[in-house]
Parts: sequence; C-alpha cells; structure tokens
Amino acid sequence: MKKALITGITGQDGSYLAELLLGEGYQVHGIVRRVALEDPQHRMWRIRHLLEDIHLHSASLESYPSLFNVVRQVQPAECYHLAAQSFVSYSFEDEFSTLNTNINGTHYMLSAIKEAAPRCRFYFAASSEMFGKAAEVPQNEQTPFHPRSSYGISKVAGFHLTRNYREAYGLHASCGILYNHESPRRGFEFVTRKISHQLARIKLGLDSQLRLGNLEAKRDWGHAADYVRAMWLMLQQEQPDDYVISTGSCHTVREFCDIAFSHAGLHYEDYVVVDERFFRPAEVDVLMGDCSKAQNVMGWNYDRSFTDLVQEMVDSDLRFVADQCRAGIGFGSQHDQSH
Ligand code: F7E
Repeated sequence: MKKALITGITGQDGSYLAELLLGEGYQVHGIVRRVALEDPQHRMWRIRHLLEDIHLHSASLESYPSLFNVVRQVQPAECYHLAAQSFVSYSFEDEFSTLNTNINGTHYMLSAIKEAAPRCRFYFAASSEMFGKAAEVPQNEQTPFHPRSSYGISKVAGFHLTRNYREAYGLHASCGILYNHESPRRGFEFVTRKISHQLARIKLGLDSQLRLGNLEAKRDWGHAADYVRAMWLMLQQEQPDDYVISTGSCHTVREFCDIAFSHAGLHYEDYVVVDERFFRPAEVDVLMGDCSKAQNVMGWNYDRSFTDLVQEMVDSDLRFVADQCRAGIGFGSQHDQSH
C-alpha cells in the first residue's frame, strides 16, 4: 500500500487531501502538533471523521529531529508539505515567527526527505502571494515574484528551496502556486469564512454587524476540494515541476458579500461596516492566475461557479450556527474580530 505523509493535515487542505488519498487507496499519515493530539475536540474538527483511518504523528515544524524521525519511520512514497503560518494579515503582526516557521519548516522537511526517504515525491504549498505586486495579469509560472508580506516572502523562499532540492539533489519536488481556495472548512479568520459565518449569526439573530476591511480587494477564489486534486496530480507526473492553480477569474470582497447576503435573503449594505483595523499595511495587486499549464500537462480542470462556492459556504454556516445554538454554544462569535 502506498504511503503518503501530510504536514498540516488538520487544516482545510489537509483534510480534503486526506479524504482524496484514502479514496485512492493510500495509507495516510499526518504530522500534527502535540497540542492537537491533546485537544482533538477543538483542533481536529476537520478530520474527526477520518481519525480511525489515518495515522497521526506528533512533531513540530520548528524541530528538525522530530520531523526527521517521522519521515524515517513512515518512509512515505509521497509527502505533501502544507503546514505553515498561512494567515497573511498575521504575518504583518509577527514577521519573525512567520519567516522562521515557514522557511525553516520547509527546509527541514526537504532535508529530512533527502536524508531519510530520497525516493519520496515532495509537494510544496506555494502561493499566489508570491506574485504580490504583480507585473502582469493574469500570472503564470513565468511571472516574476514581488511579495508584499513576510508570508509572501516565506513562500518565495520555500519555492526556491524546493526547486533547489530538485535541481541539486534530484528530488521529485514540485510546487503548487495556489490562488485563494475556500470551502466550509476554511478557518474563521479568512475573509470568506468570516463573511459566511458572521452572516449566519446575523441571520439567526445572534449579531447585527459584520466588520470588514477593504471591500474592493479582489481575489481569484476557487474551491479547496478541487485544488487538492491538483496537488495529488503534481506528484503523479513523471517529472517534477511547478504549476499555477487558479480559476482564472476575480471577484471583490464586496461581490462575495452581495452574493452571500442575498442567498440568505438579506442586503449586505444593511450589516457590513468598513473598519480600518482590517486593512493591511500593504495589499497585493490583482492576483488572477492562468492555469493553462496545469490544464494542458496534468489535465486539471476547474468548473465550479463562484456563486456555487459562496452559497455552499453560506448554507453550511447556517447549519453550523443553528447546530451550535441548539447545543447552547452559539453565543460567542467564533472568529477573532481583531483579524
Ligand atoms: O484575505 C481582504 C484582505 O485573509 C482576502 C491565504 O490562504 O490566500 C489566502 O490569503 C482579501 C484580502 O486571504 C477583511 O485585505 C477585507 O485582500 O481571506 P484573506 P489572503 O490574504 O488572500 C493566499 C493565496 C494564501 O496563500 C494565504 O495563505 O480580503 N479583506 N476585509 C479581509 N481579509 C480578512 N482576513 N479579514 C477582513 O476583515
């Protein structure tokens, strides 16, 4: 049985990827922090339904020996390195931990694979944030990088590290340059989930406002379940390579709000309040991806509509908040309003 190792298995992408790999017949291993093992109720909600079928190992992205030991013990055929400090806004508050965790974590994983399982295929979760102040629209694999946050800088470093391990040591190491990808499993701090969740609370009478930053910010938003398939496809190619994964169309935060509130029978203008606290010191330009290489080389396609994605998230959060209310835990807002 083929073994796959996922860092960040408790996150949105990790959970969808674990489902996909189990469906493909893999033995799935995940690296989690000790705190998650000690508090599965809160920290493993996305993979609770998979816990019987997967193998979890405790290790930290900050500790090379802990990662090395897991790689040596598991001997994976494929490794998906998804774990990171992934909230761009937070990377402005703590540049140091973002750079340390993201760059060293990637370096440690690459080195552990090279030393302990050199035939293992490696996937690095790169990001459209690497393009930042983008030189062209849409962006493709040739577009120069101009990151606008320490998060973006950490991903550029991870990208170069991965490519260097491929070129210098012959590792089958690929980078997925993924644009924003969302789902009902998105973390509450990201704007899409913040909107769908707070809207559900408003609809159910638990809150009266949604405080947001830049409503004109534009993103190329896809569905995470389709994007993890692209990750898997990258490691099925004979040659390692780098691929842009995107929908090729852009929408503003305002449009997201409009579709979401209309779906719940409300007008967003009645509830959304623009709050300076949620603006960023530096915004990226229009990030919109050209994924023709992924389409042509790997046969990866994206055919969901933006409206379907928004409505799925709203429907899911309406159910989620209603369930919380029934359980008597719906009275504190889940997301941190400081984000
Ligand atoms: O922000 C604007 C905000 O935090 C999207 C991560 O997965 O995708 C994600 O990064 C936009 C920004 O995601 C609020 O200014 C307005 O322009 O949902 P987000 P992100 O920063 O694009 C990339 C590809 C990654 O790699 C990252 O890991 O929405 N915005 N008002 C707001 N954003 C937040 N969070 N909260 C607001 O109130």
